Amino acid sequence: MATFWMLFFIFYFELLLKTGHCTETSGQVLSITPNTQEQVEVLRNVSTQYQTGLWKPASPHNIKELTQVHLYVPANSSETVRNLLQRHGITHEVMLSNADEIIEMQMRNESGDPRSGSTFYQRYHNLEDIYEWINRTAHENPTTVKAILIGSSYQKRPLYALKLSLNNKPNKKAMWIDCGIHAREWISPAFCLIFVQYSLSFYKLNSDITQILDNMDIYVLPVMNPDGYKYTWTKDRMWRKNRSPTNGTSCIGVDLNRNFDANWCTKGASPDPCSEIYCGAFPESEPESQAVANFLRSNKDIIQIYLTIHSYSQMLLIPYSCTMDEADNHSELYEMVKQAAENIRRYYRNVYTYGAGAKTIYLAPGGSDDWAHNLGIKYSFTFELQDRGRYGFLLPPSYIQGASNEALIALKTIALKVIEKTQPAAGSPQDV
Ligand code: DDK
Ligand code: ZN
Repeated sequence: MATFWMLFFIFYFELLLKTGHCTETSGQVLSITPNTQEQVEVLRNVSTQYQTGLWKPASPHNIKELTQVHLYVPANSSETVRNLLQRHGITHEVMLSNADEIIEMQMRNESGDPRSGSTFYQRYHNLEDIYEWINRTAHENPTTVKAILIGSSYQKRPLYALKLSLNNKPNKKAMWIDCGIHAREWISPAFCLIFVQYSLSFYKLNSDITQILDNMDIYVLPVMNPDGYKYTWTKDRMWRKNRSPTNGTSCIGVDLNRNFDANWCTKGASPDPCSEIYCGAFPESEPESQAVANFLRSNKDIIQIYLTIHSYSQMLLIPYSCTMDEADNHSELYEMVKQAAENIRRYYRNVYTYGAGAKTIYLAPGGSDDWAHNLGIKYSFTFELQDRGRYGFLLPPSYIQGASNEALIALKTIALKVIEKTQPAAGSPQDV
């Protein structure tokens, strides 16, 4: 018995050492709120000059007084950063103390522990598995699903969109959904997979999805930025941009959500290739954004709804993000996201904020939603899924289903509203 206790204490002492505050053994995510302009400057410096990863906002320029900053600090910079914050009287909270452990866990569960009980859709999947899933889904549903090659990435990976067409009604309109513009937002591709699976399984069982699919085809691009996504699984979990190089610098990647032709590269984007919000050399300079833009241009007469899925912060956004101006149909769009947020709150007791991008988060020119809106796809939306910062980009797999359910009900609310407005004959029961 004595040996047992001795072993216990040795073990416990080691544990204490590992979790002790002197030397961090894991990267952490800190929540920091600057109170003064000076503190804002210090934070901007910390996030650019030290080995840290800025989670929120996307770029140091958007750091402002009295607004939370979420910063990933790797173990080896922990002491330096803490000292710096302390010297400037900046207080912080530890949001996630074991970030590295979570990263490791989320990558490990890939092929699935058969004893873990969670199914395919409750896990994150690497790029190869997603390609395999796309193939399998198209093959197993030959009459209702088609894989359409819309282009390829900088590293020549194919960009497949799945076309869901559940009945043969002629002249159907369509909705477009893309996921995974930003590499580290893993919940986004996970949602696209769940959405396709849900549509195929619940057509004719759930009245909302049945009504939607009876009246429109749905195009789903599960991973718009495959090169970046691959990179988050192999090299850097926090990568955001694509992986295309720029001449004259070793900095890699363009922010695909700043690369579209909507007030391109104005305030809220950066011409610096090293920035997380680098706009690229010119609008649609990137093969990924060009592929999506080309597809939408060729199909703009049938596509009524554009939806792009991001994370995190729980927001339902409408144009514009590229200017403070309101969209021509602002009140119509606003009413839709308001209802969608209300439904999320009613069914899942979770809070989503909503409104025009520029006013709700920050100016973000060159985005796909604003561009699609200007192209004539008037019902254009960006969803920012869970969470609000607790896990941020490292949302655990056990949250995938819940986060997707929320996005699904918002999507249904909007799609049904659009059908009711634009295809009244097919609409609600009272019209029949
Ligand atoms: O691209 C961003 O910074 C966020 C998603 Se992470 C969205 C900004 C608003 C929508 C811009 N089209
Ligand atoms: Zn994003």
